[in-house]
Amino acid sequence: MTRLILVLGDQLSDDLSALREAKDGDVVVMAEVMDEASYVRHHPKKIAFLFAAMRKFADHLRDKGFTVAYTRLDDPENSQKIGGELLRRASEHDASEVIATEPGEWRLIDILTYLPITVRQLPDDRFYASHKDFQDWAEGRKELRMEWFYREMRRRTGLLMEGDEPAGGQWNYDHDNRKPAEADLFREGPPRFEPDRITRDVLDLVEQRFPDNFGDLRPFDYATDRQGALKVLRHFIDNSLDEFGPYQDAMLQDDPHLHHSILSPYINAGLLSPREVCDRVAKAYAEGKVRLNSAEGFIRQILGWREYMRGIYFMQGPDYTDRNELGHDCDLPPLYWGAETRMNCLSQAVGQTQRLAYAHHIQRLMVTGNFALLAGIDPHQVHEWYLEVYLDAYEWVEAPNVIGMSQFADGGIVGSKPYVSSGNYISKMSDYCKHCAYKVTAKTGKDACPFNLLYWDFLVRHRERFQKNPRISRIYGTWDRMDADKRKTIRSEAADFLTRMDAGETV
Ligand code: FAD
Ligand code: DLZ
Ligand code: SF4
Repeated sequence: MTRLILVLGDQLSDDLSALREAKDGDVVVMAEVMDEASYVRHHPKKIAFLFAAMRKFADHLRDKGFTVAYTRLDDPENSQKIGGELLRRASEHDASEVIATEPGEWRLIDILTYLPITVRQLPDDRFYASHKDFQDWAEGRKELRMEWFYREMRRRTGLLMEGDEPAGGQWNYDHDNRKPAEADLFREGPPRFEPDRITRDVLDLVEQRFPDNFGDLRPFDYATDRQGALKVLRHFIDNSLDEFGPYQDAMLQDDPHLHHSILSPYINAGLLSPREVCDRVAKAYAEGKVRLNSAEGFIRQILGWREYMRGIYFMQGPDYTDRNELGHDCDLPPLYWGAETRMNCLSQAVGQTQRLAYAHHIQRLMVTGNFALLAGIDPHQVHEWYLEVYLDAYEWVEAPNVIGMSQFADGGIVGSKPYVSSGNYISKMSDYCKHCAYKVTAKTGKDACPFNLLYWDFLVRHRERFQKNPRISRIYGTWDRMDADKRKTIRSEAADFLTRMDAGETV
């Protein structure tokens, strides 16, 4: 009896558990469907990237001898649903069973679970840690801190280990990794890829079918197959990895990439495996090509943060994206959709996101995320924005980063304190403030940097919760020692700013 093997858009890996199960006579099902392309209004580059990568992966599977039933978005028979396509292909091929690799989102897991055909969902073992591994680690712990999980993963994989000890004697070299960057015309960005015929067809399709989604479709120069993704990886290791560590928190307005790898779209879609990426970075360190603080800092992002975020998402369950522990309920302001703003840091981070569907971690955390948290924006709206605008965004990784790390909406499961800062942090780590209409040194008055006003306003609004937190309780001493008039001015100027923003004024 024929069986169907489902391969989703972010499962483009030869080593996928469902593909490993395939035998002669089975049919691989892949489908471009409106349900997936519109559950949020994805950035057009994200849709184009995935559709082009899916078409090329289907060709690659055919070259390897698989039979592939591929549905294009504009096929007249397309039911525009993953479930619908499985049922259609099942009746076409007289199949009675589907083999799938567990999707990275509760929504799709549910769809597969309740389909009127047997669907076997195999574990997604492209990750280092299984659900059980994470549960075993979390069992009995009062706090689920990433750092402890990461150390366990280092021990388990032997990555950057010397016997039982971490390479160099320390687990973490972040104290060497907080340098601001200078403009450097010789710093190479990631490789760019001229769209080939398949990609050009997809670009035309996306242009026609998603004309109103936020973001620039063209120019499009991302890789869309494994060969291209491997080239990006090699280029990163040869050119950027060594300086990744020191400058990983820096932001420059004329350099969106700095020393970052831009590998997340490829890893998340399955074109690269996290194991091969970490192995190659560890090898570059072992061969003396890159410094330890860079290799360790990079491996921590993948072996630590990436795995940990997935563990949290699946452990917390489907309601995680509705959490709102701080009770924030303001609407996301139009500046997140490219409306004019006088705040240069936001204008730069959002503008870059609109052009590239990319922003690096500190821009996401300390500019767009920080502002949304300080301004009291509804975390669900913030979550949907991040899921829409980035090329690498899938709920399993986006939600814990946004709901947990960035918005503290889970009440402190991911972060032990909220990631908030005044303008001072942005000024220290970037050149944005030099080009801003506001003055980062002004704490009050019409030129005062809004982050300075909102920072105190946020802390005071949530005093009851945070003054008990040993990691930030000291800050309340500074507030209490401030002149009473100044405190009053900060609060009323913050309220005025939020009212003007809510009324749609350019702020
Ligand atoms: P690099 O800086 O070169 O880092 C190397 C790799 O480490 C990345 O490719 C990625 O695979 C991994 N990584 C780094 N940080 C994290 C992290 N916090 N969680 C998971 N993996 C990490 N990452 C996503 O892949 N998808 C998302 O939707 C996403 N949303 C985010 C939302 C917010 C609010 C924040 C603060 C972070 C988010 N991240 C997300 C994490 C991180 O910002 C991106 O992985 C990173 O910017 C991707 O760019 P890069 O490949 O150049 O990363
Ligand atoms: C993100 C996405 C998009 C835009 N389109 C498709 C699609 O048409 N077909 C498909 O199989 N997958 C797509 N995806 C990826 C899925 O949404 C992804 O598998 C789930 O969100 C789980 O991570
Ligand atoms: Fe952003 Fe304030 Fe700096 Fe302007 S002054 S760029 S608003 S941090």
